[in-house]
Amino acid sequence: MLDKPNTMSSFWMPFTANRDFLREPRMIHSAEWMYYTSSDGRQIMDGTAGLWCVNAGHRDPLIVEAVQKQVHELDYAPNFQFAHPQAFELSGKLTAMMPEGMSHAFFTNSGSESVDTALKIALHYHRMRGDSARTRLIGRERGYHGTGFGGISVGGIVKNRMHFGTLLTGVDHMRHTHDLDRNAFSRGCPAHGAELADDLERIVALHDASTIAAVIVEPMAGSTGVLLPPNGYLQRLREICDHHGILLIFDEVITAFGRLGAATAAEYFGVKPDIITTAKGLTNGVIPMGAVIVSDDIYNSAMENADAPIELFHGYTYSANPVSCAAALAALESYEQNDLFRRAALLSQPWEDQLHSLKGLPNVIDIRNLGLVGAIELAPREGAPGARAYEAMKRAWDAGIMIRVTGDIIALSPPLIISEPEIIKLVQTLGEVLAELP
Ligand code: PXG
Repeated sequence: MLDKPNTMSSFWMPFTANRDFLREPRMIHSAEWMYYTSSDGRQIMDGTAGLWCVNAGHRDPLIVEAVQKQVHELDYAPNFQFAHPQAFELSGKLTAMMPEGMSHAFFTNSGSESVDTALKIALHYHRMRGDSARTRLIGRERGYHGTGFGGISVGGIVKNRMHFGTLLTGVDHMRHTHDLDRNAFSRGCPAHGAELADDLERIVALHDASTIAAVIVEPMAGSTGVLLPPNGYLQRLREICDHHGILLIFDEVITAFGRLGAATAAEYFGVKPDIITTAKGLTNGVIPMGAVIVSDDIYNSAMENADAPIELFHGYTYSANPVSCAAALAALESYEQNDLFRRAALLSQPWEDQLHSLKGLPNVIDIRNLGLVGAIELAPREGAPGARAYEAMKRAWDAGIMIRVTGDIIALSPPLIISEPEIIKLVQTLGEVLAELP
């Protein structure tokens, strides 16, 4: 079948240069721990944990066996007006990992659904409290919150928005925090830019706080090229939200479950939002699942103020699907047993040192790192933005490493099980690719 690439066009691939891919497919056959095996039998190191989700590495037996066992026992059960014990067990374990006072989880099937759910819960919260003029949702330029209409509306990536009509109304955006002039080659969070949080005050001055329901940000913007929060930025955002009665949503689809060396970015930065969205690492990527964790105030308010027996008219057929729950319970167990969040924290220093050794290679205009996340920003080719990094991705695949690119930024986020020698191998291989890249 691979000999006839035109027969493969029945699969319209997501976020992919489909026509180019069909000419030169990169096919994956199997995976184990840190490595994929390509269809042509090569070992490819996973430098991205799939799409930021395989935190415990591939085919962790704990998760594989839990899924197998569950599917034999209870394959599906509805959670509308019925339930099964795994959903309660998981919500207990999950919320125990969240900041104090955030002890309620609503289950979804993806990050995009988690974002839509969080935005809806925010609107619902104000309405239930009789503050129903608070309907505006504030996102940020260069934010990525998935691909639902809610997510692309509060998101700030022009290509994800421009083709899809008028989106949600009543949405505004703060400025992004990416500032190479002041912060290039920072190690960890950049020193400059906390004052950009004050952009929320500008929006408040324009619309009045009484019309604003919530602000949503990625504590660390992953998808748009690893944009790190300036020191003090998130704290300031929290203060401004508190001052104006605006809910703060952290989209932790990437950062939850150890990516920064803590269970959540909220814990890592010591800033508590009102709502946290998760997905990806919740099941180690094995089965689609997301969760929205809300403050006790939000949950209690819904329970106390509901205007009907059903407190929230929202949910999905597969909310807390038993097999997803089993995968998530096993993934959380694996993270704990192997102390993976602490491992990520301990590895973050050698990771930083290795990444910054690439400074000085041709076209490298910035290197960024936090936890086990890294980014290398390349100068764009004249008149062809994105082309240089795209070529790097293809060459890296040929050289035996999987990297992700967005625009001219290379993003790295290996499984948290990576060893120091593997970090060296990953970065060295990337260095060789960059050294040769026109
Ligand atoms: N929020 C954030 C912060 C994300 O990073 C989503 C929501 C949407 O999740 P779903 O499960 O609906 O895809 C994401 C997803 C990349 C990349 O290359 C990032 C994501 C997805 C695919 C690729 O950086 N993030």
